[in-house]
Amino acid sequence: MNPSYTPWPEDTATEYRERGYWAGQGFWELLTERADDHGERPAIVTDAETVTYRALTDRAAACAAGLHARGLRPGDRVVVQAANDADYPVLLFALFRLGAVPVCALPAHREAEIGYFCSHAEAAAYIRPGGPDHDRVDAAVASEVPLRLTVAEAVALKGDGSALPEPPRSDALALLQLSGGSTGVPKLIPRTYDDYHYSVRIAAEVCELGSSTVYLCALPVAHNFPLSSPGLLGVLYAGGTVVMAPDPSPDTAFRLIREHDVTMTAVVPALALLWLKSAEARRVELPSLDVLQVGGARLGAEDAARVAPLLGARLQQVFGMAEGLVCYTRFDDPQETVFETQGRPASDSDEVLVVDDADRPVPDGQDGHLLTRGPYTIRGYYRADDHNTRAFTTDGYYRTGDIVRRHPTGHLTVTGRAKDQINRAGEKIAAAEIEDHLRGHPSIHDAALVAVPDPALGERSAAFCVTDGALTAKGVRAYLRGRGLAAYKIPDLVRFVESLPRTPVGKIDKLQLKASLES
Ligand code: OOB
Repeated sequence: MNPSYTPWPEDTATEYRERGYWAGQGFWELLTERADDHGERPAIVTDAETVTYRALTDRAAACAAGLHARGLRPGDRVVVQAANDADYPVLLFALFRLGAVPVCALPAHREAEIGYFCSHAEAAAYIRPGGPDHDRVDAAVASEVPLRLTVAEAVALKGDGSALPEPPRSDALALLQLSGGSTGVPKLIPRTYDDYHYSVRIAAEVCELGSSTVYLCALPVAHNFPLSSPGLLGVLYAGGTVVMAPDPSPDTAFRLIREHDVTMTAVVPALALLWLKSAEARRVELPSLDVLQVGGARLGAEDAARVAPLLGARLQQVFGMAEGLVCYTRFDDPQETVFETQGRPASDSDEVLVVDDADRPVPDGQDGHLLTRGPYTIRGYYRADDHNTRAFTTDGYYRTGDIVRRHPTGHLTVTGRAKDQINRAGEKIAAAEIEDHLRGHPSIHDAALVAVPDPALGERSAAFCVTDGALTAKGVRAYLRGRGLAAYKIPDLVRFVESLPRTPVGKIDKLQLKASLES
């Protein structure tokens, strides 16, 4: 047993292996196989360079040897923060080669998040972009993280390849993804090679990827959606090409789509709306673009219907979570299904339950809590025993916190959320995390963070604060920034109130707070 993650029950694991879901392959072997088959094909394209499968493999191997020479060992956790460029896959595959475990931080994270990841995962290294913002983060974790490098320094390392240990076994921990969370501290999601590799393979199959697929990576690549659904890893599995977008603006994205004949890309709804607006204004032609995946937050049916006419691409809705389950609409689904649902599970082996508050199944067509388990859904968060008893049922189902309605075809429509989270343009904010920070202010006695509907972002955040002093909204925001929180977590609105309304059982009445903003 590998103690670094909650294992699947023995008989379930055996079944997953026997059925071939868990193929026994790691990502390093996957990449070298592709390099042997078609080493000269382009794997990664950026504005600066084209990296072939062979070059990617060679660079990653050299980097792995270099990191090993600097003391990094299999199983070591490495907090990685990187921009969307060719260095990210080099570093990722170097860590896979070595068997070190990347913690998939996002570029927006700052001292508060990175400090927590480093300490909770007892990270052996922090690898991050250059520049003053990340220099500051680096300085903040200096005393507890032995090895700290910029991405450029890390990928330039060289070492003695023959000193490298064997690549890790497929039942080892591949990476730690981040949970959107609903609690005071973010949770880390332990994904194994076996399970992540399966999620990538099944995604590539559902999305009909092939060696002619050219995928634009517009979202931050470390996120589960552009990394594995099917994303970077799925496209490399299929032998295609990944074009890295330095930013997701319509200008950059449309230029890259045209320059590189991109066939597929993935965006969150807020970005989709921006692209649609720009396409409409400029009558842009993107003849190569075949598929636009939209996921990470709910896409309205009316907006869904605008994708094909304005971008000339087929829409695929994607409803997934870094914990595992990913649902996709299929290319042969009726139009109404593509517009009105968020897809159905990628694999027939995904088990889905829709239940009421007492965990009793509800009939199709009725709203309920989504619970799920399967060959690529975790059985527990990393080092979070106490929380795991609440986040998982006793028979191993993950409580997603999403409210869904299931259709007879198995498609799900996401109708709401039971978890206390704000989904701001696809970026998840755990209310409790921000409330804890707010309560840390000497003049803030109580605080509540709620989601407010927003036409562009889907939702934005509003903080209600009970204070004794002469605080201003600007002051509260500056205080939170000073705590080293990622910018997307800083409340969009700050309101001061005498007291927070309570429900009959004494919980903060967030519905009433939301309503107070509408009036
Ligand atoms: C993706 O992953 P996470 O871990 O950032 O967030 C998961 C949560 C879901 O539980 C759900 O609340 C929300 O994000 N969500 C959606 C959605 N896709 C995700 N809510 C409504 N409609 C959708 N289409 O966001 C993620 C991971 C893999 C693929 C795609 C998205």
